[in-house]
Amino acid sequence: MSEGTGLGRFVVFEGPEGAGKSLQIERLSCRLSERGVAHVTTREPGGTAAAEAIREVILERPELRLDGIAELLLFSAARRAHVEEIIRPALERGDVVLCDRFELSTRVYQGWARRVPAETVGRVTRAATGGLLPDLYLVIDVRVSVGLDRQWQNQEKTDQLAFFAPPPDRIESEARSFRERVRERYLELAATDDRIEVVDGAGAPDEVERAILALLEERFPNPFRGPSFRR
Ligand code: Z5A
Repeated sequence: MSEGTGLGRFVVFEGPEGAGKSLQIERLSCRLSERGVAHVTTREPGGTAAAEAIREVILERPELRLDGIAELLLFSAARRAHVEEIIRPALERGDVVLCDRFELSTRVYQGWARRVPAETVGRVTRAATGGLLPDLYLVIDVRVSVGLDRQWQNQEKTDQLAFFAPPPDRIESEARSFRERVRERYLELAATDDRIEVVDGAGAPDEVERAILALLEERFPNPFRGPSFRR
């Protein structure tokens, strides 16, 4: 990776499960690498050793009883480590940061779907982030059934590689109505906040990628505008 842009753009991909966030982050990262733009790709919960350990507790131990407030505190503890060790230093270097989920997920999953009061979510989140917010949230929107199908297909691929399929994690095993609430909330929040853009994730990966690139080029000509961003 070569020179930073000096702009330190912080772009977060959000959306329901199976929307295509990881795939699109990977593709955007390739585009940035082709142009020699210094960047970091990371995810929440995760990104540091402490945050990955917390991830395991929250997501991979569905037998543990955690209510919405306990989830909020755990996701926030992971976020604190992530912001301090990875995100803020990268932005200070002038790198672009591409992150899979951030505090918008907390507002949607714990605040809305788990019904933790917004004021509590806001206070705990500010303590964890020190007020850091992304320049842009890109919500990849798909119908719940599409997200579920994609997760299924992913699972089938994993089954062919591994003998055991991993069991669904705590949140993946939630009821469909929970997932519907999640999707609706993303769309509601996007309608009231200029930092949140919605991209239709229903099309083929190339189509979704083109929509994302067009949006980024328009919002942030530097470093997202340039010939290698168009096919
Ligand atoms: N959570 C929370 O509650 N509170 C918080 O504060 C935070 C998180 C930060 C993290 O899960 C969970 O934590 C999440 C919210 C909660 N809930 N759940 N479940 P995760 O990190 O394990 O998983 P995820 O974020 O939900 O990601 P995902 O299910 O892996 O989905 P994705 O990254 O959006 O999709 P993908 O992996 O890129 O694509 C899925 C499959 O579809 C894959 O096979 C792709 O090749 C395929 N795909 C992708 N795009 C397309 C298109 N366009 N067409 C066809 N196929 C496609």
